Amino acid sequence: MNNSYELLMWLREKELLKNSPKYWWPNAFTFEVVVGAILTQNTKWERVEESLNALKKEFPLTPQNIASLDTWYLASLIRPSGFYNQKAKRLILLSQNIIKDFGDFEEFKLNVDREWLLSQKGIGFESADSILCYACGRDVMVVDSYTNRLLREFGYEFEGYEELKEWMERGILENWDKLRGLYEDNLNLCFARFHGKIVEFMKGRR
Ligand code: EA1
Repeated sequence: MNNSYELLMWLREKELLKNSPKYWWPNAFTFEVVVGAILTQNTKWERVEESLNALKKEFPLTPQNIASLDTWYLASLIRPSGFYNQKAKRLILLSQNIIKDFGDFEEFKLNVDREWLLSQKGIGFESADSILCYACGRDVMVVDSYTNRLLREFGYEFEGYEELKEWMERGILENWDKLRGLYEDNLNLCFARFHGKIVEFMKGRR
């Protein structure tokens, strides 16, 4: 395995996303992805789904609805995914800032950038890139500890998040002539599914 294109081709043979949504992350391009990206920090995805279901039972997931909640009430709904007081405060503040700086979620999707996301309390590289890829549809590849671990097994070591992300994106961009036909000429779709395949492969192994 010499580059991320070869890694993608190796993962494609395994049909890891047969039971997943097209863009892998459930309800891609909705505000639910933003909420999920915060809730999934330091927790298993299954617990995040519990929290998201509890929230969606109460009200539609919009920045307007989250921004107006009391911390204690939001915390009580997201308890399954852990760190609930901290995550509730951060979700309320983030929702208020989305409204203040962009007006609504549709404008946020069109106009937000990585720097704005990274300036928000509780949003690091992985959360920011998850929001850009899966909520905003940008041509960004998410990498995570699964990606890092998988590549270490193939003998690769990276200095940090940004180096790993650039290596992952570069292999795809340099081979895009061979990939575009497989991904509807849609780089966002390719990055979205590539990251999803890595997560499902690593989860499925144990
Ligand atoms: N795991 C299975 C995940 C998923 N969708 N399906 C997941 N982990 C983090 N995720 C985000 C989104």
